[in-house]
Amino acid sequence: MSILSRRRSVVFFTRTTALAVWLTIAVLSSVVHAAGSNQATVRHYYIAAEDVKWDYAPTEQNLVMPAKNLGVWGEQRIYKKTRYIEYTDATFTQKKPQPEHLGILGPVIRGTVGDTIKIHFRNKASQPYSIHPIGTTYGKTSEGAAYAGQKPPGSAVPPGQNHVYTLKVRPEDGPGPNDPSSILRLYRSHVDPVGDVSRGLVGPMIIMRADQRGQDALPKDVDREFVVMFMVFDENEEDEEDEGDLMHTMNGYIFGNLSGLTMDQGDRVRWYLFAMGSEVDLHTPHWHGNGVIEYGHRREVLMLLPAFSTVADMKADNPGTWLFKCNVGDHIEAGMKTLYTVRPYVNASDQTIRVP
Ligand SMILES: [Cu+2]
Repeated sequence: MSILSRRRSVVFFTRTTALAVWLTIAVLSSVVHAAGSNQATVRHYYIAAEDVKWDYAPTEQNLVMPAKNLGVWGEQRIYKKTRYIEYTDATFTQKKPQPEHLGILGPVIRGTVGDTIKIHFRNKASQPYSIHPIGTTYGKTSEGAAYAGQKPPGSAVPPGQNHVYTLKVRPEDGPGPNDPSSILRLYRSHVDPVGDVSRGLVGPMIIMRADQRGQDALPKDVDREFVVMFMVFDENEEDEEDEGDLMHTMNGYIFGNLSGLTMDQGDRVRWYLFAMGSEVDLHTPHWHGNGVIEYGHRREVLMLLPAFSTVADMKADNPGTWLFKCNVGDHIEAGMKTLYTVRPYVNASDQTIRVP
């Protein structure tokens, strides 16, 4: 046997052995995966679309710069909107409370890789609406969108009707290799793709790695999370161009009226941020007091474009009440800002004690 052929047989042996080892691992991992998939959960959400009256500044005050008041944006604060509202079950009788800071957003839909998410949708509003997921895997009857002559069930749910959307969270839908343990996806109504979101029909979806799910459904490396949408709602009637009707909001609130952004010193806080809207919706979120890391980069200011989302992690080390705003000049003027609070340790020498 020549050296060359011996080498070949060694290579062949190595390849055969490698193949056998690989097959063994593949079989074992499929068993493990099957066991894991048995644990994978079907998560049910009961979400209605409802017409509401929305107040962009319910305190009637500018809480960031009180002396400046609400300016032209306070001339009319309340408008008709339509929102996604979560209920406890299929009877759609009892609303599920949602964190204060979410504001106009629909409920947070959570999925872990391997899960199936079933959204039971009831249209309690006055026009046809849908739920279109941005991210996750879905079939035609769960796309919530009609185009090119295709009008699958669920693409426009008439008032008073129901539809169930089934979403699969495959590994390809979860965080990628350079993502944090969880990522932000969205859902929105897609009957009138522009108008429906302007009415308020948009919500967050948080997708987490399977091995990262910790207590309270949060990722293991996160103590607290917030979702904030930056969007200019144009409340002008047709042919009207009134600056005071351009509501420069964070989660539907202006001039500090977005509240509930409260955390404890030492918390590992995950911020999920996104923008919606049009070409005015170029936003540059910025926090005073505490910095963030976005995909491994230290950032003072982040960048958002319409329908674009990002995730930033903050170690809330610096206690106090701080400004959180969009750094685009005219957006600051128009009220796209609010406050967040880091509650200090009760006893600085014992960092485990938190303010109740
Ligand atoms: Cu902005």
